[in-house]
Amino acid sequence: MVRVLSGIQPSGALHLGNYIGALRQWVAFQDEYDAFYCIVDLHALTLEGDPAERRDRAFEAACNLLATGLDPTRCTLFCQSHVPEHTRLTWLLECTATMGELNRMTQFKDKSRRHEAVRVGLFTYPVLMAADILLYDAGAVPVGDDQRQHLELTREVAQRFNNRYGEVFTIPEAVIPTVGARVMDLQHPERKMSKSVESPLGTVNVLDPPEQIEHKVKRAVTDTDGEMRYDPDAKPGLATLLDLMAVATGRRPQEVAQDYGRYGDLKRDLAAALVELLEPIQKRYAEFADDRGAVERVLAAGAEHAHEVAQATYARAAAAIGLLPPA
Ligand code: ATP
Ligand code: LTN
Repeated sequence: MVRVLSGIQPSGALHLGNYIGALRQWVAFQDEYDAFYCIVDLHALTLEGDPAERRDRAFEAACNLLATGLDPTRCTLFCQSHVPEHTRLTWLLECTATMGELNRMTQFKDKSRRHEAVRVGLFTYPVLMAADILLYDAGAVPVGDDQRQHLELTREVAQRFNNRYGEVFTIPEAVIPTVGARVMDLQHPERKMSKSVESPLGTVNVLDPPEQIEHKVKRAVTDTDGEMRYDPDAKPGLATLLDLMAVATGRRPQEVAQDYGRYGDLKRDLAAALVELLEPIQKRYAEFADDRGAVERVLAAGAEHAHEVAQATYARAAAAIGLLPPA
């Protein structure tokens, strides 16, 4: 069975972009693949945060993932920091990746522009991500479109390592959905919906109550020509709404556009469709959040299983690169 691995940062509330771009695929892949899903709390350290809040966020992320349909009997769900091989392999890979390669990463350029005193970890972030993936011999990595470049880097680093030191790593493929791979901010349709950018009205969170979802969709930025057609370049705001409606109803955005004349009608139906889509997740979230012990046991069992796999890969990589094995 092919392995999949993917990760999500516990850096803020889960939003529709995460759900549509990534998590729906994670849920679907549980049956087709040997699936490993990781709450990447070490990646979240690359930006400033309050320690107590970080702990809460990681727990909430686990509740969220279980609520969206991850089933610990069909996948391995764990916290990155609970498996020490992630940072150990990162070092080996950092000593093979180059400054030039990391300098080209658009997410780094983007995030470093938005923050003062940029941390070294933000720069080396993609190498930690490569370690996440390579440790598990993942053949497939379900992610949103924004992670395409990081996946390409992972492949290059793995290929180079294999060529230089022998066949250690499986070369992974990105699996990116055809609709909804890049859900845009409802207020700033030129940028992706994001956890780490403050945009209270532009980001629909999976746990938003119905009134808030309705409010945010109603206030979504469109355009003034009032012409209903799917054109992401010329009409990015409208395209986002059509994309979301397409995902919620299992159709193509162009078809959705044909069903509507007025933006207001589309917004009304979209809000209702999103409320319906998210309601069952919200119900289950509350149940998991109330049973902290059960969620912690899921993470502990997940880390134990992940650790077994990761240990073996790390030992292979360390031996290949020429570290003296411990006696
Ligand atoms: P940040 O903005 O802080 O980088 P994020 O919101 O991008 O966080 P991540 O934890 O980095 O969230 O990403 C989890 C998954 O969600 C990744 O596979 C990513 O590609 C996907 N994803 C994130 N934002 C979007 C989006 N707007 N549209 C589609 N997929 C997305
Ligand atoms: N960088 C990703 C999160 C991430 C990830 C991974 C995704 C960390 N490690 C491994 C897939 C596989 C992001 O920002 N969305």
